[in-house]
Amino acid sequence: MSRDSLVLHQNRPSFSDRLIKLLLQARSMAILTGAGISAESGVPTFRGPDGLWKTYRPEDLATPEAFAHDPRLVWEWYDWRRQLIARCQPNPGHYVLAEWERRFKDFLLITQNVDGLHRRAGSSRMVELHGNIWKVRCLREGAVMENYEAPLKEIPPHCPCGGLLRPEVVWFGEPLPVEALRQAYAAAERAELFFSIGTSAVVQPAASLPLVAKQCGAYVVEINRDPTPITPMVNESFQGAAGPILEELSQTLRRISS
Ligand code: BV8
Repeated sequence: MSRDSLVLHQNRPSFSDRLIKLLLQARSMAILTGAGISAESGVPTFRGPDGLWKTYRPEDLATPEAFAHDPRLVWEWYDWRRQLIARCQPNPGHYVLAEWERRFKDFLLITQNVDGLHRRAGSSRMVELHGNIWKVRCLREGAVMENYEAPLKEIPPHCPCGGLLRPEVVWFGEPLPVEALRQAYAAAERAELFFSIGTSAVVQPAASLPLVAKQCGAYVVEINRDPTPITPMVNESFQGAAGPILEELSQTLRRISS
C-alpha cells in the first residue's frame, strides 16, 4: 500500500498487514486522544449531536474572560461535569491504550481530555494538553492542588488562603502547558506510528499533531465515529466506536503474538 493511500474501514474492521507489522515492530508510537475515547464511559463530547457545547457556548464558559465575568456560572458548569465524570469508569478503549504503553520502548499518550480516565485506566506515559478537571489553581498564590469534591462544598471554591480557585484546565485563548506541548510535538516528530482517536481535530494546536507526525514520516491512523478534517490525510481511517475497534485490534495483536 502506498504511503498516501487511504484505507477506509467502515464496517467490521480489517487491519492492514502494514498496521499489524508496525504495531508489532515499531520502536516509537504516539497517540492523540479527544473526548470520543471517553464517550463510551458516559462522558459527553464537546461537538457531537449530544455535545456539551450544544447546551453551552464555549465563549460563555471556557474562557478566562467568562470566568472573570462570572466565576459562579463557570464553576457551576465544571461542578456539573465533575459530578458526572465522578460516576464514569474507564472503558475498554482506555485500557487498551494503557496496555500499549508497555509494548513500545518510545511511547507517549497525548490527551486533550481533562477527565482523568486515562490515568485511572493505568496510563502513566502521558501528557494532558488541556489540563485536568480534578486540579484547581489559586488565583492569589498560583498554587495548583488536587480537589476531588463532587459536588463542591462551595461555589465558587476558595483556597485556604482565601484566594479564588479556578479549574486547572486550558481555556480558549490560553496557552497550553509548555512542557506538555513540547513533549507532544517531540513525540509526534519521532513517531513511526501515530494514532488520532476520538477527536474532531479542530482545536489547535493539538489538531496539528497528526499532521506533524505525517510530515515527519509516521504512519497515521485515525479511529473516530465521524469523518474529520484530517481523515483525507491519514494512512488508515476507522470510522466507528473507539472501544470495540481498539479491543479488536488488541485481540488481533495478542493472537498473532501468542
Ligand atoms: C491557544 C477546556 C494561543 C477544558 C478546551 C489556530 C492556531 C492556534 C489557535 C487557534 C487557531 N484557530 C483558533 C485558535 C484558538 C483556539 C481554537 O483552536 N479554536 C478552535 C475551536 C478553532 N485554540 C485555543 O484557544 C488554544 N489556545 O491557541 O492559545 C496562545 C498562545 C500563546 C499565548 C496565548 C494564547 C486552547 C485550546 C484548548 C481549549 N480548551 N477545553 C475543558 O473544559 O474541557 S477545548 C475542548 O475541545 C476540550 O478540551 C476538548 O478536548 C477539545 C477538543 O475537542 P475533542 O476532544 O476533539 O472533542 P469533540 O467533541 O470536538 O470531538 C469528539 C469526536 O469524537 C467527534 O469527532 C466524534 O465523532 C467522536 N466520537 C464520539 N463518540 C465516539 C467518537 N469517536 C470514537 N468512539 C466514540 N465512541
